[in-house]
Amino acid sequence: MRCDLIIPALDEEANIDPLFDAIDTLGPDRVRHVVLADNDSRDATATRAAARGAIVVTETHRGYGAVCLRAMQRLARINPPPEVVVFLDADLADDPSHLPDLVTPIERGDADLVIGSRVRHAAPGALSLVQRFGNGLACRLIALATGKHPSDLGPFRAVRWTTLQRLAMADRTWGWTVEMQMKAALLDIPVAEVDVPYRRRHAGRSKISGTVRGVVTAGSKIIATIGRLWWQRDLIRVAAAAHPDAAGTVAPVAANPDATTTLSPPPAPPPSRRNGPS
Ligand SMILES: Nc1nc2c(ncn2[C@@H]2O[C@H](COP(=O)(O)OP(=O)(O)OP(=O)(O)O)[C@@H](O)[C@H]2O)c(=O)[nH]1
Ligand SMILES: [Mg+2]
Repeated sequence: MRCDLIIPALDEEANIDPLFDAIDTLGPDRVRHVVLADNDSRDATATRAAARGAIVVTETHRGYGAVCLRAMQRLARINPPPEVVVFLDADLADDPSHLPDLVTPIERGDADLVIGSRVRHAAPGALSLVQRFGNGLACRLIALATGKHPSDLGPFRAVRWTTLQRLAMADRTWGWTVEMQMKAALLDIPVAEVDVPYRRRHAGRSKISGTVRGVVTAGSKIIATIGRLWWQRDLIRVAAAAHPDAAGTVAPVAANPDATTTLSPPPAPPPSRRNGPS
């Protein structure tokens, strides 16, 4: 399957060339479009990415989720539509050469969402103690709320395009990754985890885990998002059942049974809503 990449970036000028060098090694049979989702970077992030052939979308409202939504709007205008979208940070902490590992469970029909889990193969110092604690806490809360057992909220992830649309993503900041996983769990969407390596950022300044403000803001947003989505779980299920792709959910098989649970297709939507608008 050919993938479209969404790369949220803020002031990552020094990482763009090595990042695109790594993506280029995947070849055009694997990667169709790269969408660089820029938050009005003050440096040359956008121009460098454009020079490397990326589609650059700019969102002036600051926020990781806000730019991801903007990038999705851009992909939605492309014909033929995307098959699989891969999200990847711009700082080369994740290794793009592992993209095929994320996509394989989707190609096999084993999963619709595949999370690159960093916890087992992170390089020393790449995940701080606070990050590990926060991730672990968030994963335990997801397990309590949904009965599914993720090990990480890693940003490097692949998702079937139709699934992504059905998830009706809305978070505009740091709740983005957890929203995707919580909704997938609540909707019994088949999710797999694949271990991926994780390094310290290649160059540039940290915006989240390297600053106290970033950690507190992102951490509290993540926990609040888990609580809010659990509270809204019935609403989320009704809305997803009304989506035109609800009937197309693949048969669930967990690629990593330790990390994901066996899932069943969503309940049949009420007839009156089945063909309703998304
Ligand atoms: N568009 C956009 N991207 C952002 C924003 N903040 C961070 N990013 C990008 O999101 C990704 C993750 O941010 P990082 O600063 O690497 O956060 P982190 O991985 O917790 O911290 P590091 O330890 O520095 O890697 C990077 O690609 C950033 O450029 C933002 O407000 N808007
Ligand atoms: Mg990073």
